[in-house]
Amino acid sequence: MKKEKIPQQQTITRTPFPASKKVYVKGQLHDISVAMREISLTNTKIFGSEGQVEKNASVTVYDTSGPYTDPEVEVDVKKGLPALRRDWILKRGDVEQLEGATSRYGKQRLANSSLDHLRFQYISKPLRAKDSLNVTQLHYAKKGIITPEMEYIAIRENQRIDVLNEQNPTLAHQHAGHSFGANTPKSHITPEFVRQEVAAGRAVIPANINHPETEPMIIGRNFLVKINANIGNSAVTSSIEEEVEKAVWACRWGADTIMDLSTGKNIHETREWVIRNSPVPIGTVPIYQALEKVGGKAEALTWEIFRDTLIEQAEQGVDYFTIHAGVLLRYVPLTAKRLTGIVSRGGSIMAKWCLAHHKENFLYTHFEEICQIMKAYDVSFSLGDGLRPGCLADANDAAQFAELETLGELTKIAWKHDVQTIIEGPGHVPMHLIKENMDKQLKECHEAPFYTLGPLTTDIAPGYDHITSAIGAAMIGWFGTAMLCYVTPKEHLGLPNKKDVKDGVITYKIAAHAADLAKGHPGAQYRDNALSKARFEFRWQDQFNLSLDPDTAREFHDETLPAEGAKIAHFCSMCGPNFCSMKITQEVREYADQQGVQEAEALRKGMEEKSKEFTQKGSELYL
Ligand code: IRN
Ligand code: FE2
Repeated sequence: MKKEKIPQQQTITRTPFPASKKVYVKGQLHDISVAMREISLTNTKIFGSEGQVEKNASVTVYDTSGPYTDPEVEVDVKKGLPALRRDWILKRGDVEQLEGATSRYGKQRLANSSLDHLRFQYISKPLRAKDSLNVTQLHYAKKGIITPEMEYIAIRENQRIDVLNEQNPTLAHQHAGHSFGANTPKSHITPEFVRQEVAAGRAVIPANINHPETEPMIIGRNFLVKINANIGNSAVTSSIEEEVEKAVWACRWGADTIMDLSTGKNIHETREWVIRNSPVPIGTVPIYQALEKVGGKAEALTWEIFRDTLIEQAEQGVDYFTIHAGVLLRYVPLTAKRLTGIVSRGGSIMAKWCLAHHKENFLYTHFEEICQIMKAYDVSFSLGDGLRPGCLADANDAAQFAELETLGELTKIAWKHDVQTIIEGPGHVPMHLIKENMDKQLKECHEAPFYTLGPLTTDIAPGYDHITSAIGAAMIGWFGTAMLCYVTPKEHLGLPNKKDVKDGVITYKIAAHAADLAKGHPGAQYRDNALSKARFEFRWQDQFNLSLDPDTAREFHDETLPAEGAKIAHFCSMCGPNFCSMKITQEVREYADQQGVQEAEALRKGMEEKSKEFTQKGSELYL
């Protein structure tokens, strides 16, 4: 038995965010504690007063970083994260622990149990639904059951907006009149609303019963837009340790889910480490591992090998599977005249198999059996877009849309089995063709959540494809895409390193949040308002601490004004002390106070004086 490498504790980033602490909000229906991050702010000095201050309420934000940023929680990567959901799962009474060959999938279990020595101690025996029972969140939702997962999500999505509104009504969300979906909640999200959205198939909760470490989250267009970060070693680079740290790192900066796209050696061990240490759902593309098992020869793949791989990964705790079941034999010729052909890895594997055997895609022909497996563990489908366009010239073509129709057909079958389903989308699409993608997806796939890769809006900027794609991601997120798959600056060029992962995640956080704002998600603008107030009042530390990436904001500021005093200065090096518009506006207000004049009048007078000052100082500044 070979020894696998054990990740070293010190490689995992655990520093809490500045001025932040982890807070836990209690549930009302269930005994749950929902983790959030509370950012505390400094006071505002009231101008002209004798040291009087206005207190600024702390800001609570959605937190994907898991227990890593809570110094009170002991984390040992060798043991994995605390199994938050384990009791909830067991309490439902519909699962059993698997023992060797006794299970329904006897033979496969026997094969897979040879991997049990690679499992972590406390869940060394995987769970599965008891015979003929269905353990999916969709199944419970349809039965009218509000699970602890659903309540957790309701509390989490609100970011305690009710409490925040009470504390500072002027900063409450402003979204009256906006609407972004069929049943968009206007004030706050309730557990019952979560249940309804899941029951309708408009949202999914990826939550494999063998991944109890995950903090429940939801993917659906009537909730916050989510982002996924891909990690994974390839045959050429990176180690298990690096992959675990990359996952933790991606969650730290805001990844809502992680896809482990490992190929090459040690796929099973890498995934085990990643899952046991991941507070967010994990997705995979099982066909990649199946391909490794047949020595990389697509034509050697069989349904049986694929099925065993699915069970192996479901037992490990993968929360969602990308399955390219819509790549049909008759669609392959539709890609012949494309500029860049088939760019999806999974898509090209299946196309090759179909052509080699001149047979229909086995993922399509065995789809109901796949559903049977997925519902026994609550693995969600992410129906793969194997025929997505890989360049602008191929966007919205016959092959892409033919596959989308098939994904719609498969969604209905998955729902018949109460298996949760999301639909993957493009790719490379110019801005003017993006809307059509969203509209078509909603119609063809019966409002199942859309999960898109970008889309990249131009092909001419390798090295900057996090940006070319975030433009498309923001747009499609606004139109209704529920989850955005990040693209890093290394896209098309190489495997992302830690910096690329962070850059990709932050870039996608921006796209997702911009979409939340445009859609009017309750509470989305709260953080923007708090940051703007800090900026206007020259509370620099608060401005840094409220930002998506406090480290970079602080570092950029300090590059030119490193002195501590500059953190309270009423200017920065961008405009200098005399040209800061915010400072001038504040002075205008003070001036109005002193002179007892109306603000418009003060502005006129103030500007006159400023203009004099400007003329005098201008020449000095430009020397
Ligand atoms: C997301 C939307 N469309 C594709 N994706 C992601 O691309 C998917 O979730 C997975 O991470 C990766 C699969 O790539 P291939 O196998 O389709 O190239
Ligand atoms: Fe691409």
